[in-house]
Amino acid sequence: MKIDILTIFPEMFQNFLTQSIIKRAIEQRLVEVEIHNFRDYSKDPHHKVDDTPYGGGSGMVLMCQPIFDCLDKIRTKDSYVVMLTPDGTKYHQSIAYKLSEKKHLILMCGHYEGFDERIRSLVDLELSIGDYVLTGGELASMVVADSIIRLVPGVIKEDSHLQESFNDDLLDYPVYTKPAVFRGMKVPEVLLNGDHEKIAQYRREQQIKKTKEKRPDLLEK
Ligand code: 6GU
Repeated sequence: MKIDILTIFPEMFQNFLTQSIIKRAIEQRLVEVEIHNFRDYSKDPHHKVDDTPYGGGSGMVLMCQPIFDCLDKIRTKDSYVVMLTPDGTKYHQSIAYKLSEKKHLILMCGHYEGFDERIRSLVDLELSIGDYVLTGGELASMVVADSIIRLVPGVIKEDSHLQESFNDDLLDYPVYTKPAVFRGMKVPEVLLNGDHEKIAQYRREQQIKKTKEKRPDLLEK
């Protein structure tokens, strides 16, 4: 998989791409990530990427030219273009699975008052990561890229996906590691005696209990 990210703040991605699982996925060539500063595509003498809104109002609007020219350069017939914007579809694990099957993703990060409306004509999917406002799409694009990259075959152990929060609209069961007693707090007995059927049943019950307590909205679906 190839992921291209369009941003005017490329430095924000340096740590994200050079740590932990994402770093390893890139080193193993399971995914290729390229950051494009679309300011480099601006034909304005001062490399301007934004201007004031027609009709008046506050803030600046990202203009068409740099983004259209950048897309003209990097887009292929396999590209799937995602715009990160607070008014997009709310992101979910089910979308992460769908996007993880694409050959080529282009993630577009916005800023200021938003994108010139005509930029949306380039886009296959508009995504928001939740109902709150960020200063820009960069953190959102990292959230989306991270959740997709870990689903690419080979990036993490395949069976780790099977028991994961949100796969079946249930939260994960609680887990414990050594020691069996810590400051008087005991690991549930059922996990210690190796009866795998009992353990599976216990974990399922815990998933339902935890989801009822913390995320009743998931059970209603
Ligand atoms: Cl994708 N962008 C911005 N600026 N704010 C957000 C968002 C995206 N998703 C939630 N809040």
